[in-house]
Amino acid sequence: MPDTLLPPLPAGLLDRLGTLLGPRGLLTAASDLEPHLADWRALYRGATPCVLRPGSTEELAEAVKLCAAAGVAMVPQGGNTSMVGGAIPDESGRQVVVSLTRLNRIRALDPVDMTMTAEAGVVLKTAQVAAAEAGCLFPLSLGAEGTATIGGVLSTNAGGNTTVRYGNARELMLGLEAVLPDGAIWNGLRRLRKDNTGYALRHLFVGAEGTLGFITAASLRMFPRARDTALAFCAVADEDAALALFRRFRDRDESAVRAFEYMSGLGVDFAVKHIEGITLPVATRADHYVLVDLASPRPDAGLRDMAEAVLAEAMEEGVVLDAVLAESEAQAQKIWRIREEHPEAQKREGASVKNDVSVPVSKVPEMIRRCSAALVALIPGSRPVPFGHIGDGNIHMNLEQPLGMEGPTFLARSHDIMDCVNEVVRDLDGSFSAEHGIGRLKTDMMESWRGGAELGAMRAIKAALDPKGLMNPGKVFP
Ligand code: FAD
Ligand code: 2HG
Ligand code: ZN
Repeated sequence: MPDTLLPPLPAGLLDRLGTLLGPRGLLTAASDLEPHLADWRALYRGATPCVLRPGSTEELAEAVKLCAAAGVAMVPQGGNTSMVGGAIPDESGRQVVVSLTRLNRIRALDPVDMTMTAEAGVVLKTAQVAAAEAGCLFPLSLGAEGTATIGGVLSTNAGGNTTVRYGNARELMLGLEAVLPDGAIWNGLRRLRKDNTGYALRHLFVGAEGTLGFITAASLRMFPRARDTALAFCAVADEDAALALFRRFRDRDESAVRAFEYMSGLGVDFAVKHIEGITLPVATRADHYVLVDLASPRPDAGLRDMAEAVLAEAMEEGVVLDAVLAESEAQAQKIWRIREEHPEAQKREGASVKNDVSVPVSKVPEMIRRCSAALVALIPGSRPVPFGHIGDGNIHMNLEQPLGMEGPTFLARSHDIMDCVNEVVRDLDGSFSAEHGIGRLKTDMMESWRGGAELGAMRAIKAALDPKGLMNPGKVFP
């Protein structure tokens, strides 16, 4: 039978899944499937015969057994905020989407152990609030935190704004529960700081982007909550000045630097232009800005005084051109919006191509300058909008279309644009994917960046855990 005439699912499977999961756990109506077919960037639009929404780990395990026995591919989906098309099915209409959003309980929270056990579908913001209500901090923070899930952030090893102080998702994870591709449940929900017992299986699932199985719950690290904070928005002289200011704050008190974010003048212009309520908080319109967020569990840390002193010195030396310190929590949040709304503002400005790259921190200024020049040479009139986590060496080296160019014409150059940035990044010993992962978008880059022994070992692990290749096919691997 030609491929196109094959039924989407083997006979009887849908009925068996329906009996197992009930009407809340099996969606088949077109309107219910719709939100699961494309993500925030809408780079791809897939098709699926159904979305499974199991209500427990055990239900998921049984559903996976049914799909595995029938040879049906499964696509794990959390908040569907992937920036690389990681959580959506392909166009064949034969991959089943498995949404983890009903696994949304916080199972335990222990302020003595400083751990939280959260199910995969718990929204990141909900986890943060739960920690705060227990007098603690769960520090992972990113623009999509109102939608992204614990399973998603672990599966992508998300970074975000506080990696510079607390590490990425991997570093916040102590243990995992997972459903393996054959439906077996692995309970590795240990909450131990020390546990050297063979291979650290839990780390395999972090950053695997759903290609090795389903994360169903995680033990997460918490921290003491902040009792003193200070937040500055600064216009700085150039990219080197941004890095120099980071070093000054870090050298003064590394543990206080909760976030240190770079923004270009154009990116801030877009935020002011497109997002309601955003205004430039300093008098000087500059080409480069940074946001410095300081926090300490000590109420007497004196962070505001420290920030004032560092900024005064930096101003005297011409590193900082202008700066403002937030006077209230409300003002701090308003300033944070300038940075957090960058993706949305860029979207509203027109078509753009994203480059989520990293280099050693010391090379960030050179990377931004070289990439910007190369991109403008590649597409005259195009507008580089670098921004992001300079303290981690992770800059979103994004490119906005030239004014007046048709969006599709510009997007047709996406791969040239990514290659152009990647060439510089490779030369600076960086990575073509810092925090968003590979998904579907970057599979073709894996061979040249991670080929040979590294990709060979990854394939061997994949084949060992998922011999039938049913977990999120078409993602990560070329
Ligand atoms: P999804 O998009 O649903 O899935 C992501 C991947 O994980 C897919 O491959 C999927 O198959 C897999 N997956 C999901 N859940 C599971 C599970 N339970 N078990 C196994 N596999 C699973 N990312 C950053 O790192 N830093 C940022 O600062 C940042 N900011 C963002 C801002 C905006 C406005 C947006 C839209 C996205 C941003 N992202 C950022 C990207 C995105 O939010 C992260 O990748 C996030 O971790 C995805 O979580 P999710 O629940 O939406 O996962
Ligand atoms: C961020 O840091 C996200 O805001 C999104 O990682 C980056 O839009 C982007 O390119
Ligand atoms: Zn980012």
